[in-house]
Amino acid sequence: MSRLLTVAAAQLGPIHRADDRASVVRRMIALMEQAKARGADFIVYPELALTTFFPRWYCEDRAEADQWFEAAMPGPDTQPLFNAARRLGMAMSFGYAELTPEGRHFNSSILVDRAGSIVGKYRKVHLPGHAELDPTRAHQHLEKRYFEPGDRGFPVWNFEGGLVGMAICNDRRWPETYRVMGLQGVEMVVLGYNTPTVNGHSKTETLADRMFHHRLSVQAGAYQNSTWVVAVAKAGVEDGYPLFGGTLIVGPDGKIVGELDHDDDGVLVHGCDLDATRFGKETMFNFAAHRRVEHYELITARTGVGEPLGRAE
Ligand code: CDT
Repeated sequence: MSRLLTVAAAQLGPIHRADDRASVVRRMIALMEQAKARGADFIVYPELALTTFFPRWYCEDRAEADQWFEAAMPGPDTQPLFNAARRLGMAMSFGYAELTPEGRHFNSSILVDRAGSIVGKYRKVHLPGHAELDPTRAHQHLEKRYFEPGDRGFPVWNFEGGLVGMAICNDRRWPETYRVMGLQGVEMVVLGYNTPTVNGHSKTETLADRMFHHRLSVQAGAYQNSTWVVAVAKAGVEDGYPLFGGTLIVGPDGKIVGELDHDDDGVLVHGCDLDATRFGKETMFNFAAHRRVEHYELITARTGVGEPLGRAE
């Protein structure tokens, strides 16, 4: 008998700076109801799902950005989402800006079970962008100003009958993200993203190029670790700044099984057989049989590029 986890990738269209949390939560609940009607057990929302993608806005006084952070989860604005999940018997994952009791700031996501309990939290490791105002860019991307790098690694949880891990946006471009979870036997990686349609550094990179790199990264991570990957966009034009859509679900063979073709609120539902991950894990990517860790030392010893190791024979 297969282990089926029916997942809904719940893409959100634009959230403007003036939109309040309560209105976003209402949109998220509407998507959850659609997902339930289509048979989903688990709904996945994007990175920083509750607010506009605020790292595009420069606050000279960093504390001003705290308006976009959640000091409690659930809090007064998000409690209705948790209530809806419990009422519908739906597990969920979503991203938000986390302000800890100690005053630390993280770009986080959580796993919430069908009873509404938070069973896992991930904090984004690979923070892109910069910390200071950069007038040379087409738009600001100040994640390094507003967040600390995650301090919890890439854990995998027993969740909904499978092994589930989380990543956030830029993490999807790094093979280490998936491999650390692959080494825990991950069967489904869920991740949300806010990706600008335009590369702030390049005038020549097209939207098609950017979509290619998005799909390439997610498909490679799925295939090389024989896992499902559910990648969910916040999309559309937020206060004049476009984010691409491309919400998709990829199977453990690296093939896309479904993809949204618009930039609005919408759900993509797929029944994921978690046992379909076994084939790759037991053959091509049987890590225990084939990995050669004695040759991988540089991966954790070096961050940037260093001297080549080749020697004359
Ligand atoms: N949110 C996020 O991580 N976005 C990045 C774009 C960064 S461009 C400085 C991404 O990898 O999609």
